[in-house]
Amino acid sequence: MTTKTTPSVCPFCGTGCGIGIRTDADRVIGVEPLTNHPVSKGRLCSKGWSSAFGIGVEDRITHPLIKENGEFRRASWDEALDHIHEQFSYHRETHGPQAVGLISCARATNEDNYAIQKFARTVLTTNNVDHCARICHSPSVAGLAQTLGSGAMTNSIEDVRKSDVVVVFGCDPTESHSIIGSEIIKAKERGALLLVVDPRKTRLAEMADVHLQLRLGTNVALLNGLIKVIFNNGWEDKDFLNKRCDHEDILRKQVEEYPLEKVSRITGVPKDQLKQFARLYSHARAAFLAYGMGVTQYVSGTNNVMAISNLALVCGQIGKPGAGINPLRGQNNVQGACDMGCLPGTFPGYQSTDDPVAREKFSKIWGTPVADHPGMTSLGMNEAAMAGQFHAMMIFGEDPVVTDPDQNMVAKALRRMDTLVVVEMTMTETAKLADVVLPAASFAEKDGTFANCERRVQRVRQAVNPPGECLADWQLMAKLAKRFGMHGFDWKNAEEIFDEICSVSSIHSQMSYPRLDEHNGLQWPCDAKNPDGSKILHQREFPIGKARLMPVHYLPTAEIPDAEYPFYMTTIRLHFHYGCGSMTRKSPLLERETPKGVLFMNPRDIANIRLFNHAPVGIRSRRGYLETRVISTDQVPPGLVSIPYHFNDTPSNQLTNDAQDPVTRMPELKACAVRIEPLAFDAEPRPIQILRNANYEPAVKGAAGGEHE
Ligand SMILES: Nc1nc2c(c(=O)[nH]1)N[C@H]1C(S)=C(S)[C@@H](COP(=O)(O)OP(=O)(O)OC[C@H]3O[C@@H](n4cnc5c(=O)[nH]c(N)nc54)[C@H](O)[C@@H]3O)O[C@H]1N2
Ligand SMILES: Nc1nc2c(c(=O)[nH]1)N[C@H]1C(S)=C(S)[C@@H](COP(=O)(O)OP(=O)(O)OC[C@H]3O[C@@H](n4cnc5c(=O)[nH]c(N)nc54)[C@H](O)[C@@H]3O)O[C@H]1N2
Ligand code: SF4
Ligand SMILES: [Mo]
Repeated sequence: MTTKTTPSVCPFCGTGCGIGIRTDADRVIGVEPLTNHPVSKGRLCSKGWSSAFGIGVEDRITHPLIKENGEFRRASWDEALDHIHEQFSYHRETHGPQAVGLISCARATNEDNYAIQKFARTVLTTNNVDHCARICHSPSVAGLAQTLGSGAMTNSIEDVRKSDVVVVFGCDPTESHSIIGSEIIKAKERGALLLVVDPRKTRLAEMADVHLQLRLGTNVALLNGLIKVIFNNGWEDKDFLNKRCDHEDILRKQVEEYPLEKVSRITGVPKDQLKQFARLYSHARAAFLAYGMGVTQYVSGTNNVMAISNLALVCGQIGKPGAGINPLRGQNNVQGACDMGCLPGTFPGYQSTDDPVAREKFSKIWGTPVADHPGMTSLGMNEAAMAGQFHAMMIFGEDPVVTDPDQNMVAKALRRMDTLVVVEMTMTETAKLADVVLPAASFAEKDGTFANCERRVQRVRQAVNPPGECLADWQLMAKLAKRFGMHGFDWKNAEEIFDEICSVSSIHSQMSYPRLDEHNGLQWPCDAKNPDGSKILHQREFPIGKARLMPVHYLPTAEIPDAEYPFYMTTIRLHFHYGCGSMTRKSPLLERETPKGVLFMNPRDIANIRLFNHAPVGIRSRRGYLETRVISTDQVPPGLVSIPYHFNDTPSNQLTNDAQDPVTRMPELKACAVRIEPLAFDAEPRPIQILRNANYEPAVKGAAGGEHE
């Protein structure tokens, strides 16, 4: 045997655990945890342990495919790239650079993402470049940039160990960031207080000292109420407010509109629990606040984030060991894709595309004029396609047909485009709609870097050769740029791209591959002032000088249950599956745990509408219909059902609402109204692929409502 182990990083969540990829000759045979890794310290969750399955070569796309008469046929790289070059040139010339765009990949490396946005801005001269952060933490990037001047986690994961109060606000770390989840459980065992704010009784909520089980979408009311209690009792950090924050009076005045009585009525949380939470949080020596999708995925997403920021600032719980505001970034490299500028409004290192000085800087460095129009977001490009104003899109490793809201609408918009290119490892639902599919190399088949949620840039190393004709995303961008006659993509290897990144982005300026090796990854900002990186942000000052307190008002969710659609539905993650499921569902171990989509429902609702545990049901919203089985659980209160979003045969995004946050255009993935339609007791729920052909008619008609509180 010629086995070896190549150190790398887990390709799933933003925790960024260290893995060793075990290979035999040119084949991945498994992974093992890295014992001396600064984050994971020898641990992995079940997804990490299963990552070799996720990139298994058996059902990979291994050569370019072109669709002809509705069927894919094999094509050579030259033929596929010539075709893309011709199509994108035609649409760009005919309709202008606003009519073409790219979606980058938060699962791919920084080097890939840098190349993708550089291609958009220099070759296509468009700022139409976006990625899944749009529907994830874009409200954190926008909200915290306004209040603190930076949208990333303020602390390091190890800070959980330094806090005496841990707040878990609208996130479910034992399922979604499992190694961080286990750190939180350890902190609790060592005596830290655990405060959870979640409409569902999550695993951490079960063990919490205080669980505020608020009604869906009422975060702003709750947070304003807590801040009012803190001011009324004089529990605020006066010194911190004086020295480091602006606009205290405006906030004080505004939270007056949120007396406990009213807040309790809106949120459904008893008054004494609100008071208790306010007292414990404000009196903490160091409170580590983590938050997630229960905060951002709302039409009020940016306001939710600013309200969280207000609470932490009022209590001075930021800028010191163990205390801070920590958006748990989701994808393995979503932090990096944002850092690289795969957002319509920012160049690498968060320099604004609206700023003429930044535009000139990048035009000079890249040796060609960059795009000068504001770009569109991912959903914006879809809407423009529906209006006949957007014609060609290239999607790198995202599966919007499963993961974007309102599936039927997304599929319609993608079909409406004249040219759709998807760069993927497997034939996803989105890839099936493409005109051209290009084969992507996995993380184990290329070099590069990922940035985890604590801003730690870490190296990913090639352990095996890519199967068939797969290429790293940056390599195919380089080949395509050449066809457009563009220079500046002639990198010999990933390291050359990384060096270019460090030369244009000041937060990366002191990084290099050897330095990343030496330090086990470096956390940005890593610049002349902080050559060894930054574990904690904002210790002495904020990038904007003083932090800004931003008064925000409570707004209800866009859709509210009514007589026709009487249940609130929220979408969640399961520990054993990831995203669209295209990687985790290849693992027999993970599939054995959860092989199918399910709907979680309170036993009281199940009894009320005469269902039983595992009963087959239809679920209908104003946008779509699907079938699955119910699971009886008190994790959800009466009136609320929850559904995971990982299953392409039971896609929760058939039902979700694409009503959007006006600031970031984040859709309201966490709340919509549905009705439950019981099926015949012995009916088998039909997958969406079959339902679609049957025009969404339920097996047995009939609607059932239920009590909701
Ligand atoms: N196993 C697994 N892990 C993953 C992923 C995966 O697909 N599978 N995806 C990764 C990605 S991309 C991301 S972004 C992260 C996301 O990680 P999380 O943020 O943990 O994701 P969710 O489970 O979607 O939602 C979090 C919680 O928000 C709660 N919630 C809903 N509405 C409200 C509300 O109004 N207020 C409050 N306070 N809470 C509310 C829900 O009940 C849920 O418990 O996970 C990452 N990790
Ligand atoms: N209802 C509902 N919908 C949601 C959410 C929710 O909570 N509820 N959460 C949203 C969130 S937070 C997110 S982040 C999105 C995630 O949505 P997506 O980004 O669409 O989901 P992933 O499953 O991560 O899809 C990534 C794809 O990238 C491919 N891939 C992996 N590595 C590479 C690579 O190196 N190169 C290329 N080209 N491809 C690669 C994989 O094969 C996979 O198919 O889903 C969103 N959708
Ligand atoms: S916690 Fe996240 S990074 Fe760590 S092993 Fe699990 S999926 Fe991978
Ligand atoms: Mo995400």
